[in-house]
Amino acid sequence: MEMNTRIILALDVTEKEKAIEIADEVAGYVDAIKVGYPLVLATGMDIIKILAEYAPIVADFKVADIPNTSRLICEQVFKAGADAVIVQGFTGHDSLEAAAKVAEVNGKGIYVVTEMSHPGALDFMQHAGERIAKMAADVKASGVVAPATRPERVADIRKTIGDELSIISPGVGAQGGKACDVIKAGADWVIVGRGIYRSDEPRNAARTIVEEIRSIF
Ligand code: NUP
Repeated sequence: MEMNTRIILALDVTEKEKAIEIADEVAGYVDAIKVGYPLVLATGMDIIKILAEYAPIVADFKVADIPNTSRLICEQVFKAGADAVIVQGFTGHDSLEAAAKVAEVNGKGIYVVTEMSHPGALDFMQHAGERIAKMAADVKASGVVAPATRPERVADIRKTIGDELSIISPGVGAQGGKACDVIKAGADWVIVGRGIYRSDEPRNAARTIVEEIRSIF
């Protein structure tokens, strides 16, 4: 993924036309489009190839299965035209290795969720965040997903993984996180959904975040 705007759009709309309209509007203002279950379940996997015309696609399927099933899922996701897939890390090293291997063979990437951005992540996930991050580094993932709602945790995770891996960070806007804070803490990209796609002017919303981020460099 080329680093230009440092924004990944989370396109969690459920209408095909709306998805294409927003992708077209924000193209150039985002470095990638994250497609997840809401859009794919509503419109089908073909949406990935359609949206890939506008930006690289990160498929947020939070893959969390036994190694063989994770492998099969990742193969299908790459075949559908995604450039990277998000996988859970809590399944352990064998599942993660299986996903990483499929990515390598296909010349694609995986991003491993360390600790999620919502409050409930404190119940279980946070305790394992650093260990998952280390495991992501061990399997040579492209990067990790870490919470913009907790920039201090992004800083911890950055310390754990060093500079080899990227950090992509959801939770900016609707969940209360601030783009500048989490980029300063060590994230490479922010993932923004509602803050952009629910705006009356998605392009302006994206542009404002781009400018905010550029002002700190
Ligand atoms: O920890 C995570 N938090 C999170 O919000 C991991 C994620 N993948 N996400 C996703 O990022 C979430 O499913 C949604 O697609 C996006 C954030 O959207 P929004 O809160 O900006 O609307």
